[in-house]
Amino acid sequence: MQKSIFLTVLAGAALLAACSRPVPVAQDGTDLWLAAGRPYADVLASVETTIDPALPAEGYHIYDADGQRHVAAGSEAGLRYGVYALQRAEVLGAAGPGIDIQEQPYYDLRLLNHWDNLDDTVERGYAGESMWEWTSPTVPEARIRHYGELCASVGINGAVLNNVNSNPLILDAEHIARVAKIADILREYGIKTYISIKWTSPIALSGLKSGDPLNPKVRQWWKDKAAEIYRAIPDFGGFLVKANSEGQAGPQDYGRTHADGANMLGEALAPYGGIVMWRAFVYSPTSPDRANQAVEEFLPLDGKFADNVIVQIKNGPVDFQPREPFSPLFGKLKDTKMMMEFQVTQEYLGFSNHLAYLGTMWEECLTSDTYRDGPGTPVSKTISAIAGVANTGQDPNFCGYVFAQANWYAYGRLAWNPELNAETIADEWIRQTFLKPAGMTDKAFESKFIEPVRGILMASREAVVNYEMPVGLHHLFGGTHYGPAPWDRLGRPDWTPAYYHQADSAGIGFDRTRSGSDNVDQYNEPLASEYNELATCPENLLLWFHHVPWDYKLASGRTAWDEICLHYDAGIKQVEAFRQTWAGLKPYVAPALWEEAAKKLEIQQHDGEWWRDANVGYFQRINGLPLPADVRPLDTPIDSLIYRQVRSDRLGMPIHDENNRPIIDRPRFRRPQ
Ligand code: GCV
Repeated sequence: MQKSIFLTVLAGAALLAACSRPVPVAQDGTDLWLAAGRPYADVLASVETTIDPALPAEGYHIYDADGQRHVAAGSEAGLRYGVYALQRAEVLGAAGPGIDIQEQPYYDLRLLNHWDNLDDTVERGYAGESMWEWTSPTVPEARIRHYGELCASVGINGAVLNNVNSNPLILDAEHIARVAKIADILREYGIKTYISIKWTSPIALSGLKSGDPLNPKVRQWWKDKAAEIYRAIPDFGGFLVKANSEGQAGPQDYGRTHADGANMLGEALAPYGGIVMWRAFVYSPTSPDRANQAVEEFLPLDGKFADNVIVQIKNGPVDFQPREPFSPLFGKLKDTKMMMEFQVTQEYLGFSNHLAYLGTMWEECLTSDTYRDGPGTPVSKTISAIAGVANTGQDPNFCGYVFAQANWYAYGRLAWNPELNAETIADEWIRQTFLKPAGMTDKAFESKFIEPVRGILMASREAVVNYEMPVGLHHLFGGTHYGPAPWDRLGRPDWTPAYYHQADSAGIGFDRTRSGSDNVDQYNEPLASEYNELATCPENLLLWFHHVPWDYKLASGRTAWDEICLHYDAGIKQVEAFRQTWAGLKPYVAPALWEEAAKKLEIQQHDGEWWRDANVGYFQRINGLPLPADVRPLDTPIDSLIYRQVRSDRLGMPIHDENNRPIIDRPRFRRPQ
């Protein structure tokens, strides 16, 4: 009798435990951050909407009055933003009675740049082929609508559909008609359509002999082309242009300036209200420091660009590295409209394999003081528009995997309001993306899931900096920009890691001080002197600005060599910790989502070890120094890594073995004599 009572109590307790165990809600990551919360249509149906011309065009006001919830806005687009903002506020628990949220975007132009090619490949795309499906007879309407919703929900209002390394065929009749079809869909979500053009289009498409921007025939060609585009797309946004950069032709080939080229296109688009986004990612092989080249080219042109031309500048002076100082152009151009170019796709931060939340990186850039108009002139205030190189593709989840989506979201939120902080954005994204398991209290979800995931996101970019290129090292990449190649010194110097790290038996780092390339003087005071002096240069940019002896002592009292080794090791430890944390979160996440992220984190750890072994091992060969005592020994000897790279598939995605280790093979370069 007693035994049966005992068994009943035991069974009851087991049942209770099972019932109170959280049950993950099935989700596959394809809803992205619209997963939690009511559908847009429900939110819209639950509010009174008004267009109020007194409000800013894209602004909105959410408020309660007369027992009713209202969304008022300056336009249809503003209403859409308001409804999405209300949906977000509901998920964040900020939509209680008395709600009063009034917002308007900081920048008028908030674009995504798609580096999609007309053959459906995507340059630096890590989420499948082009989401526009250029080669298919039909446009993928359902996907484009989903994209439109996602963009609108964070306020993105423009899309450049094709790669800046443009194919002239984007301007033929067939492609203009196709772009028009896409534009018809995107318009419904408040998104304007733009395209990237190739400078030599008049030559390629119409057999003109020249691309000279001052040649009347060339000018007329572009005017006619603009007229043709606007007949098909009356609200077409304009052109994005990569000219005289990385082998692309441009006005300089005809002895003209960037301003001559941009203004010629500006004149063609002006009658229709179109704009030209002219990229400042230009560098000539003759200038001794690539980081100097954009200022050298563009500063003399300040004030010479037409009103509808905006210069689009990458966040850093080199190329989307895991850490760069802000581009000095932001502090130098005073009479030229400037636009930020961030890279959402993780070209240099582990593709869609590594967890690297970029909100922190962009916040660091946007809040950097340029001192252009005196103290308190952050980068965010020097620009009037913003673009992000998209990380989207045909993958059902658009971005490769769930954590890569956080960067699209963060980009959109910062484009709307560059004064938001990265942690707030990370927090919003987690709450909107991951569904709270059944049977879990809000409080438990908060402490057991949201906080640890936020912790991972916030530490993630610095972890990548640590295991890829700490203490200001940069561009140590090989091949597809996925793995390390510090040994690489063949070919054009400023495309090789050896040019950037300058390691020799005496020391390491690029001397950009007044006794070196004088890049520091492209910054305004007091930054110029701060960067110039070893004592005041921020240590996380030390080797960006200085060449230091291996035994140079940092603030910690350790030598540069020891600090480099410690950072590499710390990066691996950080990823190990992310893996451990994620392992503990398994009970709260839909199995497929959890598994995918767990696998990516394992890849990330193994890749990080490869980065550390390759870089530390290589530098050790140069300086002959031992590893500091508190750093773990390297796993793989440098002899098995040097001159090798990861095997990649047809689309450039790295291949890993069944244990999620990168397959490193085939010597790529002959060993220099
Ligand atoms: C679109 C880097 C990338 C290129 C890219 C270029 C650019 O060099 O590796 O893929 O080309 O930047 O931004 O134009």
